[in-house]
Amino acid sequence: MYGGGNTFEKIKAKAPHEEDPVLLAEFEARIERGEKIEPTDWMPDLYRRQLIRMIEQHAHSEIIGALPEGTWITRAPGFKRKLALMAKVQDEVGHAQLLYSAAETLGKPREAMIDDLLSGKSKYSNIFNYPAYTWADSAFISWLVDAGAIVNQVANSRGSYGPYSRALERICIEESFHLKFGHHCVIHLATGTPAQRQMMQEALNRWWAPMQHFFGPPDKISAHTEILMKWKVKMLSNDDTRQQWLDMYVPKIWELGLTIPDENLRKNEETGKWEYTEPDWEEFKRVINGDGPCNKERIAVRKTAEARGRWVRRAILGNEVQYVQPLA
Ligand code: FAQ
Repeated sequence: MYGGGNTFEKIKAKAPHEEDPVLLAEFEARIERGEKIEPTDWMPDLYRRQLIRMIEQHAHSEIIGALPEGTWITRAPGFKRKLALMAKVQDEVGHAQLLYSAAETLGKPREAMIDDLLSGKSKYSNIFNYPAYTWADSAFISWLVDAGAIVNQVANSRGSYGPYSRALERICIEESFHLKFGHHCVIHLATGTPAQRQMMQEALNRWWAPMQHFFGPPDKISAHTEILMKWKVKMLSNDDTRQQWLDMYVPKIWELGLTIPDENLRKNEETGKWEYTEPDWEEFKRVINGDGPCNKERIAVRKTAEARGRWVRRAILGNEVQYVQPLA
């Protein structure tokens, strides 16, 4: 691990401060030229803190994101779908490992990240706090949530921080398979019996608003977009990512004859932008701050997994195991 605990203690202890203007100008010039910033390069404290926040939240989202679909592995219709879903869920957990490693290069130890997830200090994607009641919910996640993740991650794989952008390239390749699997499952349901079609429509109704939240709050109230875009960590704003997803997937949903539960949704041909009903941003705030339908259940599952895996970490690392989380 690069950096290690001491580096993180220093970052935590330091208040944000004025950076050396010469170093800052050189750093920004490198970013402007499209160069990658690597872990041993000089970087402003705020760049480091923002990257840790974002990559860590992303890693947590992958690991928690495995849970709603994970509950469908044993119930997926047919052996082949069980195998495919199991492989997909394993991939998501693998993505978390890649992302935790990328965040560790900035100096925050993995144990501290897991601790912050389990204590509720660190956020993860809103969408995984909703229940997957039916097989159609699982299909929605594999197709449309993965599609949203791909739009975000393909853009950010061209970003400025080397370890993150390289991890994203690899992740996007795997996510493309997930998307194909999800699309296949959705087509099957949408063109199946009336009951299957109804099940798919109900899943779309349930997931539409959380999916609009997934891309983050509107640009005009987004706290971090400006600085992240200036330093090329975020390559698309929240609104632009949402628009790109709507552009790519609304026509495909309509092609299947499904009804999108927003009667105001339409593309304004003059502006080229989609117009839609704003989802309830108060609900979004509640969910990302711990008060969604499944937040408690998701964290409880992770706490149990951490406690049950402790003996493995102890067997491998001996007395170096720093992180001990009691069972809830
Ligand atoms: N959920 O100022 P902004 C996946 C928070 S991976 C929860 O706009 P920013 C794979 C934000 O953290 C999905 N919180 O923030 C998969 C901030 O709070 P803070 C995850 C959210 O960073 C598929 C506050 O609101 N992807 O799905 C969300 O500029 C299927 C203000 O927001 C990533 O993490 C949200 N949706 O933009 C797995 C990609 N949106 O920290 C299994 C990397 C915002 O100040 C199955 N991350 N917040 O307390 C990003 O691109 C960005 O962080 C955004 C948010 C776009 C998510």
